[in-house]
Amino acid sequence: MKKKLALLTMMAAAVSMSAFAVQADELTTIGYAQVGHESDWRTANTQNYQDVFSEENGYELSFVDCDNDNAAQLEAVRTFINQELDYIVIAPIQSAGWDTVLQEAQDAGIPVIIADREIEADASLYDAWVGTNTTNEGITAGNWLAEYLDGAEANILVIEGSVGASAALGRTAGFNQVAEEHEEWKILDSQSGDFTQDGGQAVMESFIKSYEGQFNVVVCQNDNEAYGAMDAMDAAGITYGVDGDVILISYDATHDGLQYTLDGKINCNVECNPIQAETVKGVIEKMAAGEEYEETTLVEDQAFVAPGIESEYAVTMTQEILDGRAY
Ligand code: GZL
Ligand code: ZN
Repeated sequence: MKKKLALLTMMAAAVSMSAFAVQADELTTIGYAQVGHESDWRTANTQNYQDVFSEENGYELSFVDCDNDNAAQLEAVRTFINQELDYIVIAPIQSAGWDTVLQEAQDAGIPVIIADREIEADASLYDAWVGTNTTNEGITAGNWLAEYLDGAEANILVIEGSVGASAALGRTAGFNQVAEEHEEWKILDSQSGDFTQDGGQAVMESFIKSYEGQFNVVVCQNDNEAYGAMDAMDAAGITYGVDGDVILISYDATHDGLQYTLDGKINCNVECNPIQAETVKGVIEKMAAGEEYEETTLVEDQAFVAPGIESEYAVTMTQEILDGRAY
């Protein structure tokens, strides 16, 4: 009896090894159409996908940096469809214009996960969404400002993110929703800096020309725009931050953005967490196993304020917090 059992055990091991061998060269193919490389946030998000969807984890990642070009992103998705990849992940540059290509992916039987930002397509046209609620981020920034001003007047300049991007639309809508509750606030101007440092600097320089001496709050819809705005204000001798004339609010809470917050140069930094690939992988693994999966997963955000500021909407920055950050 013993000998037979041993033989059976060896055979079972041989089968499982060959299955593993087959499985190993059958990597799950993922297409990721990424917004671009416009910001530190984007760089962290891209690195996270490359770390998670690695060969040793059983994936072959086709990554396309669409360079903030909407047409290039649609083309990248169509290429993924033609290559018959197993899954397609899209971080949409624009919220609008997705119905046709999503229908093509669906007709090809390829599951699509929308990640990071949102799109204005019917939810039946894609399979899952993993991202952040940027309207809530805007509301958090507004609520913190109201708490910090405590009834004082605000003349506000806003440097928006990329035109048509849900992250910009959401942050603008959320902040404006709070601003409407404060008749002592005035939004003097709001223009797109395209989520880049150059864009932030150019818009801030034009704002200074038009509004110097009239504004006391600058809202930048990501850290890279804030760095540009800081350069422009430095050049004009305008002070900002906890000891300055201008309250500076930023979004993303990337490492350098939080360093500036810790240094008191940025008063409030509202996080938008780019570490999302593990969550996307979890959804894909459930899809692959034919299991129930979450159709929408919200990636949690928080907010940070400079030392010396206490807030019910944000955490006061410390060196420990900065040292403990994943990105
Ligand atoms: C937000 C993300 C935005 C970041 C910017 O979810 O899409 O795009 O806030 C990035 O830094 O460019
Ligand atoms: Zn008020």
